[in-house]
Amino acid sequence: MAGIKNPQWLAQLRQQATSLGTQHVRVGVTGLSRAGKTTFITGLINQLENHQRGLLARRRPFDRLEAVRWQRDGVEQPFAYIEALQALAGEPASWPASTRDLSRVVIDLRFRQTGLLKRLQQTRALRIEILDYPGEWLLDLPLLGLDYGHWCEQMRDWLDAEPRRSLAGALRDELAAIDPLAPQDVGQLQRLTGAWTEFLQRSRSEAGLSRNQPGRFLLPGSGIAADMLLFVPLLSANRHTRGEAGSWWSECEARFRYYRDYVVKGFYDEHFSRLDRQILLVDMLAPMDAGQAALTDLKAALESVLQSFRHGRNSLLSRFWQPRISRLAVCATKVDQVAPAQQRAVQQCLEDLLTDSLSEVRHGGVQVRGFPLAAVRATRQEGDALVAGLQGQSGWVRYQPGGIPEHLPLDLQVAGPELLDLRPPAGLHRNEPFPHYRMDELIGWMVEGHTL
Ligand SMILES: Nc1nc2c(ncn2[C@@H]2O[C@H](COP(=O)(O)OP(=O)(O)OP(=O)(O)O)[C@@H](O)[C@H]2O)c(=O)[nH]1
Ligand SMILES: [Mg+2]
Repeated sequence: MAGIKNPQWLAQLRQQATSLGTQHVRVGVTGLSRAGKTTFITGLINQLENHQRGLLARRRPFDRLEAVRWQRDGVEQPFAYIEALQALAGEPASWPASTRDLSRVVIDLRFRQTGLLKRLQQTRALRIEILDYPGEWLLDLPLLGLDYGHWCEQMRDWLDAEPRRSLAGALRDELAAIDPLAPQDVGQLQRLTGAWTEFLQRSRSEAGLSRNQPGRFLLPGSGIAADMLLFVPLLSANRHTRGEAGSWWSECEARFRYYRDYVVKGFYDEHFSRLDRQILLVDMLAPMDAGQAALTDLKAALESVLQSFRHGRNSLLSRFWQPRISRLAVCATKVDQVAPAQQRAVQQCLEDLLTDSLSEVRHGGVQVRGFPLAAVRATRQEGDALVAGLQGQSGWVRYQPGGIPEHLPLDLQVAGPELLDLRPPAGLHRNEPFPHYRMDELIGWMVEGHTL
């Protein structure tokens, strides 16, 4: 009878079904610097690890989720989950550190089977794979569609306009004065590269600008020889310039080409190829607070990131979005900084900012959904005010975040919200679900479409 109860063919079939039953979902978390990627990924692992107690428990198929394992062993450059938790759960609590290099997240989920399938296969598995990286690198993707002469022209245009013109100051004149065909001076190139890096830093910190290229000047990451990061835009060069070996042009052009074809392309292939789902995280509130120039730059930056899906060898639509990426989640992040009733308006402003790009993506057959998100909720509502703690201070403040327009005006002139430098809530622990806004909805969306 034992043979009938557990025949060999059934065992074999079970094994096959088990291996067939592991599905993979590669999630592209796309966001500029400080968009909230690392905090989001930390919150995602936390919500999954605590699925039995959080809002996820009430959501299908997570009501059948049996086990969750965040994988560290065997993962190359694993995501620093523990370090991020230590910061968030610390006394006093602080946010995870800004990301300096690429890291990988692998999370295995095991679901209980029900009904007829149960006899063949007791569980089904889903492996979620995500990359984390410094947001600065994303802004290099548009370089894939440019050659060095084009880039020089583009930088000249950008530096002609405020606020970059003032931020660059004398550096702009010096770069414009260089004859691209003259022999290159190594010492001057080193000094100029340093000055360009400082200019990018100031553009980011003083003016809240997003498009700071080359991104690796701000955060090189591992695996790039410093020598290859020595080039600057020659503002008097253009797409027709050609220089002899040893000239400013030929030295800068060769390094630019290496940067584009190995550094940027390598990251592009790793991040964007074989994605199933894409989550675009955008901090909309900080640029609304910083003003029109920051919003204009954010718009251009996000449009170029969405467009750079087209810069691969083949077109975006044939190579990446279809048939694999079938869904794009567009998320305004950190919306806990405003009142719950204002959160949809923040999301609406983001979607207004990206109207053209999003309609193009939708036109390509991709389902787009918006989620106003807070991975870690740092505020609580009391009456019509918010209560939160400030970084570097003890105690609590009560504040009203100011108005958010229902729609973003076309000229991008907004009287932005009042933003404070909030610290994470006290008492976070790895084994309790973090307070959040809509993480459960987003996680549900992420696994939807898989047979679990
Ligand atoms: N209130 C609130 N603030 C958040 C939240 N997520 C992130 N922040 C804030 O945004 C900052 C940046 O978040 P990160 O998660 O480091 O952003 P990132 O996209 O990983 O940034 P880079 O690593 O620099 O590219 C944090 O230091 C916090 O100040 C959130 O859910 N709520
Ligand atoms: Mg990060």
